[in-house]
Amino acid sequence: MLKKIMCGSICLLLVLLLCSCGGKKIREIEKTPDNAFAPDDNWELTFSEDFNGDSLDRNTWHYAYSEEGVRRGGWWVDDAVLVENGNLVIRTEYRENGKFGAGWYTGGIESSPREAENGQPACTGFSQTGGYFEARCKVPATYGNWAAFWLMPVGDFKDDVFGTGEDGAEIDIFESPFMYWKEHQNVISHAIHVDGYGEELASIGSDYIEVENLYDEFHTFGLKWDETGYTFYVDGYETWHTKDALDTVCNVPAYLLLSCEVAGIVEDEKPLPGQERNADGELTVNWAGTPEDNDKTKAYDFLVDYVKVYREKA
Ligand SMILES: [Ca+2]
Ligand SMILES: [Ca+2]
Repeated sequence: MLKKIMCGSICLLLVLLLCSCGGKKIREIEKTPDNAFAPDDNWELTFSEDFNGDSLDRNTWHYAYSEEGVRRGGWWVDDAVLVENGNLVIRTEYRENGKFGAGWYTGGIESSPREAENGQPACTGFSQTGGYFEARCKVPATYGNWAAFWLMPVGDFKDDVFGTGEDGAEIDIFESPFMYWKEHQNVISHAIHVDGYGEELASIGSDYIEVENLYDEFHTFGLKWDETGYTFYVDGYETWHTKDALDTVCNVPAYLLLSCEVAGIVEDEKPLPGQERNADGELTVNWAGTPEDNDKTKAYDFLVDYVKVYREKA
């Protein structure tokens, strides 16, 4: 349940970020040697997932969030997640005869350690405190839908200590909800959130990073996390650096998440795709647009070629 609260929050967080975007700019990536980074011999590979084979490595990953069901404007189901042609595939599509009825279906995976539950096997998972995290992805061009590569602290803000990010941060290495933004579709953002998802929540987000051919080509999205802060990369070039909202870097292990979200809200345990309630309680189009603008006969795939994690040698 905590997970569901947590996940319900990301949308809210994005709204907050977008609403407070007065100072935010659309920025091109500065592709200069001085701005480049790649892990060299000073770094040791601690995790490597190439998504070879034809199924998920269930000792590392489990389907988020352990139980299929409604989520925002769609349904999360395990069979929206595939492994084929050397990629993880998270498929967003309209299913007329879906498991939970007609609607938009998608899903996600995470590497949090997990006991066997709800018919899912036990999972050793993977988590690490600090290091360099990178995924190579092709992002789906969908309205009212977004792909993300992100980290969560093991424990998911349980027993959160407020006023510091040291006890855990949500680190959004990238999110791509901007198809609805007609003038600036080819952008992603990075963000940090700390202190849980209640009134104490503190968030900081990057500018909008313009990524050439975002939806048509594979790109790498990286994070270097050390005592100096968080440094984000796209295609090996630095795009943002920050300590975090409270000037304290997370000092607990974080696990990996790869997911897609369908914009919308849940009412009476049913998804309302691409809708939200305005201040007067009226239903209106969701801030991230609506999946109803997509072609219902097509599948929209978030492809992940690999995830690699490194630790700097002592
Ligand atoms: Ca905290
Ligand atoms: Ca691969």
